[in-house]
Amino acid sequence: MQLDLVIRGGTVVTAGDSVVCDVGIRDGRVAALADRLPGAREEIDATGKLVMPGGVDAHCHIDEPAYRGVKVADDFASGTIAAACGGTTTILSFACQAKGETLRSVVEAHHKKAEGKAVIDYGFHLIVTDPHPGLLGQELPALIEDGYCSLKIFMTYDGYMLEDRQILETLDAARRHNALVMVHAENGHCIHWLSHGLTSEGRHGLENFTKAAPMAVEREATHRAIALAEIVGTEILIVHVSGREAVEQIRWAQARGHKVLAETCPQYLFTTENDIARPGWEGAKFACSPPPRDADNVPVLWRGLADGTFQVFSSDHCPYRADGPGKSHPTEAPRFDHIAVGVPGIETRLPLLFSAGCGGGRLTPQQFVALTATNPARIYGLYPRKGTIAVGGDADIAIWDPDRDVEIRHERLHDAAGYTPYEGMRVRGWPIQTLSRGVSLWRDGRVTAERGRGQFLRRRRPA
Ligand code: DUC
Ligand code: ZN
Ligand code: ZN
Repeated sequence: MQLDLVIRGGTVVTAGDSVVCDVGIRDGRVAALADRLPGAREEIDATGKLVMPGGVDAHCHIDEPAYRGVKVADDFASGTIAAACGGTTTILSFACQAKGETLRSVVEAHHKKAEGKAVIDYGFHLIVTDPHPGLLGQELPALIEDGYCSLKIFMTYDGYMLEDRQILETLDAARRHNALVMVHAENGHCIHWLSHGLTSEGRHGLENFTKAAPMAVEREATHRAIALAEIVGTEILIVHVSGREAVEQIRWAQARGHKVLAETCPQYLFTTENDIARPGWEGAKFACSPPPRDADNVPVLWRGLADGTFQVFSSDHCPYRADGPGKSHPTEAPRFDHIAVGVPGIETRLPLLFSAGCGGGRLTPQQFVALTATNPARIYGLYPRKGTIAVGGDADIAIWDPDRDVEIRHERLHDAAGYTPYEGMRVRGWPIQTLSRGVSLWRDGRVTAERGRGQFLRRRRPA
């Protein structure tokens, strides 16, 4: 049978290998990998280029309800277009339960938001804020069965934070039904107490943002989450790990054989606490939670990416508009305890890691693919349909020019945040074409994606 498309002569990089070959695509799937494939209806010359699995961004916030009155800027159109332009072909975003809401109603609302808009395939993690017996006993198992096999819980934030007993019960329900719990590990009581101390002394400036959430707050919660998971006997994934002391806890647990997975994100490699302390509202553009640490922490995270302590590198794209509430105000000065917490990064995630990681000799191209596509696909129940280039899998492919020199400027990006924390940074390597199920979405600087073509992904974790 004739192929629909052949990507010819590129270096195909997977988590295991790097080989020059042709990739044949039929009906949206990879149909053949060979030294030399016969002609197809359409051909792409990838000589001198890298042909990599489209990225799987397992942590991004798209069209979520407002938090502290501020909504993220991206809907499923702008968010997924930006993802595709940065080489990502699958996203997992969050369906977040407000107290009193059923998880099912939240999931249905998120489906409506994505339908007609998403240009790449997507799935939803569940955010559980109210783990009452009915939710854990009936609703959650039914949703896991329906393909939502991961949930996030918070150890901080009013309205989100779970107490230890609730965490134990949630972990146990997840264990029984083979779902993975992602943990936001910061001790909310400590943050409250520290924030209160700072504000009662009139210290409101953004340089206090990190002082209210120091490393010990994250280290303690990371250790506690690990201990609670150990007691329940289940696996957890610690999201958005910011620095050395949390890494030490994770390594400690992994060395003892506990099933602890971990994720870090671009903002912890490419920004520091000094950025949040920039004058005026400028610092708010870099504020995320946990906060980036000092520069000494950055090599520790790189080492963790290279040595397997981290399995996943996600964007934690959380795009509040630079000129909107929480990131700016025409007259008032920013307060560290009132700003919007989160930074955009869905389009720059892969080029930043590729350039500094592979270009900087810190990661092999195989490790890059593993961290950004294959491992998240495996961990979140998408593999082998997503996350690799293999016969039978979806033809989700990013063709990279490894030598393209790009100065990151928000005017070239496609999200709706109106800024990037990485403005002015130079990277070497950028995806020049992105294909989702064999359909080109982004080529030579032009978006050709049809809105609404993205499909919901029912996920199931391997037993
Ligand atoms: N946690 C996230 O995962 N994203 C943004 C803010 C936060 O606290
Ligand atoms: Zn979080
Ligand atoms: Zn997040």
